[in-house]
Amino acid sequence: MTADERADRDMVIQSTDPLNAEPTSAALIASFITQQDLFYIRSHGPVPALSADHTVQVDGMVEKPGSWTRGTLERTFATVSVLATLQCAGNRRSDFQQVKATAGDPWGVGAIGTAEWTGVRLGDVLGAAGFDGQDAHHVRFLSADEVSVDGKRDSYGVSIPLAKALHPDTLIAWAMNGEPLLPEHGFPLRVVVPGFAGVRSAKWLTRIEVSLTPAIQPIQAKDYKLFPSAIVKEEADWDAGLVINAMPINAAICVPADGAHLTAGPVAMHGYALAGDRAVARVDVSPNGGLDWCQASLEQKPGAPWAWTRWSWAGELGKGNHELVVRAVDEAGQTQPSAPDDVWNFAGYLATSWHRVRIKVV
Ligand SMILES: Nc1nc2c(c(=O)[nH]1)N[C@H]1C(S)=C(S)[C@@H](COP(=O)(O)O)O[C@H]1N2
Ligand SMILES: [Mo]
Repeated sequence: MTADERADRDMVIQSTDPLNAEPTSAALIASFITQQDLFYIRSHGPVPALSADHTVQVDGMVEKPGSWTRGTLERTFATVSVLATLQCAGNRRSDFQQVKATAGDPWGVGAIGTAEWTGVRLGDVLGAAGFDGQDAHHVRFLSADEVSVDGKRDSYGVSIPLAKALHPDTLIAWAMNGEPLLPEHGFPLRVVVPGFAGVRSAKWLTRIEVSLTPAIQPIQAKDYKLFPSAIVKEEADWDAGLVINAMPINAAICVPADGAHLTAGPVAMHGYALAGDRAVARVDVSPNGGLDWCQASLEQKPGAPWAWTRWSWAGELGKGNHELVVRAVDEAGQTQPSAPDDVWNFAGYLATSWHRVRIKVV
């Protein structure tokens, strides 16, 4: 689908080459499951044209290296489906950019989506390769696309810790919501790492390598690392950055949109919240910039710990300007920072401060 067609379909294009796009916040929150052609697209380079029988090599610290296609995976291993939200570490970056410029696309609240992913367990495939769990610490993924980081071209390569790779919900997937992956979402095979930043869910998978050490490509070694606010990019010691894997608690208002003009009377708010591998326990909504708080009602799918929570709240607002705010609380009582300044970082990752929208009731 072309960028123009996406824009016609409620998508906001961040860039066309590479294609980066997010659904409008109203379209995003209209359903619990995000349809594939509305799902945000985050690619670092051109979409590779792969055939349905593209092979994935499994090697490294395994006894029996081998290669698999979607067809041989499907015939050999149990097919499983996992409902999981995928979120870019740069989601909500535009909030940071109101504090101070950062690198990266100015994502709104839409670099996130929820799908039912179908494929096989990565752990089953590693087991068939004779992986005995000894010594190795990381599983590396190599993809078919070439990407450029700070002007240098290299293959897309990332890795995850071994324990996460062996988690039964970590998949090599070929379908989203029962449909084959579209080219832009990783056709024919991609990794899905529930609860981790989207960057670890390698699309256009080509090689899986069990290793002592993380992937060496710049996407793993430099990008997607978190630094304190005082650090500037030019002075960053890349090895000292925190590797962004598990995603922190976050929440966003999707409806009404920032800057909306509403008519006086009942006002409905809708949005999402998520807390990595913890459950969202409560969502607080403030109709007046954080002075007073009300509890939103929550929609959660039973048995789907990796899926987001949708929340909604309805109230009355008088004429004038209002600042609506949301924050989530997880089952450990943890919540979000109040202001973006608290967590600003030069690359603009993990924008988790209370989400605020300014509206006018006329
Ligand atoms: N091969 C490859 N895999 C990739 C990427 C990429 O550019 N190339 N982008 C990553 C990032 S940063 C995110 S957030 C997710 C986005 O997946 P989607 O485009 O299907 O939503 O894919 C990840 N996997
Ligand atoms: Mo991302």
